[in-house]
Amino acid sequence: MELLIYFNGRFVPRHEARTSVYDHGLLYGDGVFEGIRAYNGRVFRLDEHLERMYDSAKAIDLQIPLSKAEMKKAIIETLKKNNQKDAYIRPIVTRGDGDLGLDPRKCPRPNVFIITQEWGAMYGDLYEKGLTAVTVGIRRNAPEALPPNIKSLNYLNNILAKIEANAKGGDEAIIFDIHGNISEGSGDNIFVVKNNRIITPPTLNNLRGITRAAAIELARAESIEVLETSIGLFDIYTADEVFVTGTAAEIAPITKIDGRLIADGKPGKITKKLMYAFKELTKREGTPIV
Ligand code: PXG
Repeated sequence: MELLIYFNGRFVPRHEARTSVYDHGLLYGDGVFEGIRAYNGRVFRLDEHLERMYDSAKAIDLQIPLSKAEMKKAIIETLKKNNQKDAYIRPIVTRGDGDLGLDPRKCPRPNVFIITQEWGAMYGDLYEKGLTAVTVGIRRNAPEALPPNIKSLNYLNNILAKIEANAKGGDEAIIFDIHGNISEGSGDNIFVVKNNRIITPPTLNNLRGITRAAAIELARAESIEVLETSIGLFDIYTADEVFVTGTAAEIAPITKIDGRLIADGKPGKITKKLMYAFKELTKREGTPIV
């Protein structure tokens, strides 16, 4: 059976799920989205993801035509229609169909789409071996230009970082902000471990990741100290461990940066502990798909 997509309140087969060329989501990246995971019949931290999506919408002055409760119901319904228990969930709200002018007032009705699809481990055997990361020249959007906490449809900044990482042979990009502080990866938050303490940049120059928050909680529950403070190039090169967190990436070790091995070049013990704890957390928590 063909995948069904939630399309403005209807369920349509994926090949019929098409928006207008006048959709400002397409014309200008004007809209917001989320990336959510379901594990074994439960949606992980659904309320937190919805909270972030509605906050992103608020920040761009976009009125989502569904209440949070209705959106939640629509997501669960889409998973049920497709008979999915383990899935990646992508709700998208665009400014809607307008005309070629960029004024959002030209768009009377936002479009709401929900794509759910089967999804396995994003990095395959790299969870065992560790990822290779490269620092990139492109800077993270300055908060004064486009706050990185808005999860908008305009991902060109991240895509430019990814293109650069691909060209340099890295599995992931490490992006600096305009001041030379580390911000995050192209689609994940970054952490270093030094002397048994975890450090991650504050969320002024990166997305307030749901997995980031979970990793911090899990670390503190294991009595590992977590500090949110700015870090630079030196801190990542000389770290005992480096890992990234994201809904797609989950918790993934980085063992090489710009050709330098991180410590002995193997995933570190705190990273492995958190990877295990995160897996357990996704098994026990979540909104049931019923
Ligand atoms: N930073 C950025 C820029 C992101 O896009 C994260 C951090 C992690 O946030 P969560 O809440 O997921 O822990 C993201 C995650 C991908 C992909 O293909 C990732 C994201 C969005 C779209 C695609 O890896 N967002």
